[in-house]
Amino acid sequence: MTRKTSNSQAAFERARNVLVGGVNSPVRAFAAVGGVPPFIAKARGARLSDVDGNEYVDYVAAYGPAILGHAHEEVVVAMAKAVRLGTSYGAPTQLETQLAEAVAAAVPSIEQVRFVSSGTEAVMSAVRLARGATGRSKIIKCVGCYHGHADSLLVQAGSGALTLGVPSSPGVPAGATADTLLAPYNDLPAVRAAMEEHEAQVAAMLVEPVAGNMGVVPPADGYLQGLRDLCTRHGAMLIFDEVMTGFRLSLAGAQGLFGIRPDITTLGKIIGGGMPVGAVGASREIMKNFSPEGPVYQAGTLSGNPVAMTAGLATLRLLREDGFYENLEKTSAAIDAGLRQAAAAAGLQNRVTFHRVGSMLCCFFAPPPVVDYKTATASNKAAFAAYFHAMLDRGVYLAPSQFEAMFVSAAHGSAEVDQTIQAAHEAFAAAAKLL
Ligand code: KE4
Repeated sequence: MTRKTSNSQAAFERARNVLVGGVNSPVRAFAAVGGVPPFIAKARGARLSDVDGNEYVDYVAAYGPAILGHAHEEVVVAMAKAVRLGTSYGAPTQLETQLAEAVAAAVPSIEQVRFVSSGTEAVMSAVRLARGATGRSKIIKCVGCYHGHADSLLVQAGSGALTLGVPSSPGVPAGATADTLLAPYNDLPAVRAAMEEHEAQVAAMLVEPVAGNMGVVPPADGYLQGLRDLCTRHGAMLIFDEVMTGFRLSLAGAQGLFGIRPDITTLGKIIGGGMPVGAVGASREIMKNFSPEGPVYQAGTLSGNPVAMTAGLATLRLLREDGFYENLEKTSAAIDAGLRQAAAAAGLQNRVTFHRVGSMLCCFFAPPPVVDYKTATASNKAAFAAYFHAMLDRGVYLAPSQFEAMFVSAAHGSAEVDQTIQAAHEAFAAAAKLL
């Protein structure tokens, strides 16, 4: 299959002259899989088109936000109207109140919200809130989980940091991570030991309730409840980083799916409908520590941006429609089943591991079980790269890294599912040569 790439190649060369690596977020540069990243010209529904006119079924979904599909008419119309009223005021608007009310109505553990402009900002602010509210300094995070690129959290991080082999980045001074403790994902005894060793110093346990940044790794049975119990026992806060899973796995995110109540939740991606929005949410009791009511400083020029709030409100309205998540579940299950059959047809059934939670799924090129960073990073990256390019050449756009998730949208229909599965039969055959 030859796909025209000359325009993306020219665009990439020009971009690299003025943008580091030609991108504004490292994972987009295709370093993990090689080749030239398609430069996207437009997107609608479940499909992207690049500057060479190639069309793709999209499973990156902007790394999560595009749960409705791209350029949903109701979101576009609402944003177009909002833009004409001004793009940013630096003053309060009722739109922020309305979106905060929608978030609080959907997520029982959230009574109040602070909007920010990215997931990184949300998690950075949530960690400061937990430290300020408890008067403690240590944070426990899991190896392979990614919580944005704030200094104190770029320690054994996932996603692009893992993809590029810099899970702990240069430029982060030892002092910035001195209070960051690490535990393997799904390892309760390790968290228990850290809390007992640093008794009364642990401000919070920060966790992705479903890990989506080392590929998709679900929580083991009892893991999240175990973290909840340990935090309660040791007076630490449980922070669920739901930047990816929030409004993705259910209206109440992973906490709704698993029935666990964190103390603090971070959100992002979907709540902005693809516009730059992040959020911290918790009880009023905890949130009152944030400025201007409390002493924990937190601020942002574009926080609560009216156009972004409008996109978020339009998106959440559509997510609340009857049957939204049930339909997404049906499509996601069909894709997962088809991919498993395609892998089995290539003789890979015991050499790859499929994980799916709702509309987040992935295929590890490693035998089961994959339960944490160690088992995820045992994946055969060359085989993944062969699979990735075989899918791309057949018009199926996956994230260019073994350590990301596939995201299904409401716009994926039977045509997209059929195209994906057909491409996968040939793509797994290509990968099988390397396994
Ligand atoms: P941002 O600062 O990129 O908006 O959000 C950081 C973040 C925080 N927490 C979780 C659970 C996240 O998944 C993320 C960001 N996710 C990655 C995708 N794996 C962003 C993609 C990228 O870095 O380009």
